[in-house]
Amino acid sequence: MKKILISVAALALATSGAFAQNTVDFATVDTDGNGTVSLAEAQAVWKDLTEDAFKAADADGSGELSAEELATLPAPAQ
Ligand SMILES: [Ca+2]
Ligand SMILES: [Ca+2]
Repeated sequence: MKKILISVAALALATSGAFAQNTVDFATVDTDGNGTVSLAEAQAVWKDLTEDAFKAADADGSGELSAEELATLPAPAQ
């Protein structure tokens, strides 16, 4: 059992390093709970997120990020 846990942890580390994709929970970022993430909401998690990077992630140009769009952002700096 312990061996399996170690393997899973190693895999998680390898995956986050290789793809650097965020595992941020959408509901955590969508603080007003309206179903989309505004620039201000995103910047609460991605402190160094620029408006340009936000717009680049906003694939449909709606001005807010859906869960799918949010998932394209890199992992936030700790
Ligand atoms: Ca929101
Ligand atoms: Ca959008």
